[in-house]
Amino acid sequence: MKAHWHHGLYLVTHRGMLDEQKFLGIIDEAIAGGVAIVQLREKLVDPGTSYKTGKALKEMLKARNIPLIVNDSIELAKAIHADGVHLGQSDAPIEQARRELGENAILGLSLNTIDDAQAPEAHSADYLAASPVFPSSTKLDTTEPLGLTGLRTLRKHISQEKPLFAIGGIDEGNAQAVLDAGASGLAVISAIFTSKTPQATAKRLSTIIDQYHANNKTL
Ligand code: TZP
Ligand code: MG
Repeated sequence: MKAHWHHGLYLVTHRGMLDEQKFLGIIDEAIAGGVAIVQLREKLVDPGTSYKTGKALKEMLKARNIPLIVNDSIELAKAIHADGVHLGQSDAPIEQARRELGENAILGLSLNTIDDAQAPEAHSADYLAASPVFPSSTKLDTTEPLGLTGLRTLRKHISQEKPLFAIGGIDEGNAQAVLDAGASGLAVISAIFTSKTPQATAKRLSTIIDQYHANNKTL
């Protein structure tokens, strides 16, 4: 059975030099391995290509019953009928996304500091992302990594029911520790996109998450 996205493996995309077919192929494999939710994050791609790829991705995910979240752009999320949007601290406010995308949209917010967790925005978001937990080789312009200690503190400032994903440098080696520190799910780019076997990697990561929740009876 597939894990609910709240406490599952969250794949953030990084297209890089990949053509669309290869790009979608990796995502498809990762879903077969257990990815529960996907975020289209295409920082360097032109809007026309993002739209085209976004439409194709949405179609693929719809057939597999996996929600699609768009990074940053409420407009693109609307245009490709995505399921929600992920916003950072300096992006549009959550309230605006709610107004434009509706009650059922899945709205995510990145938290970079403990203060971010206490802001009203954090209450209105459907899920939160502790960002970054470790240094990331994919996103270089991050704020200071929270580390496991920061993640643990952050969790204490967030209601227990609120899904909290950890992002930044998450891999099979640190996944268990990150869950123990309070993340309910794990968000990854390079663990999947640099894997030679995305399906097997996704399977191992999602099994670590499932086991964690089964053992801690958090589901
Ligand atoms: N936000 C904070 S770190 C990060 C994003 C998008 C990149 C995560 O990539 P990786 O390769 O899993 O560290
Ligand atoms: Mg952003």
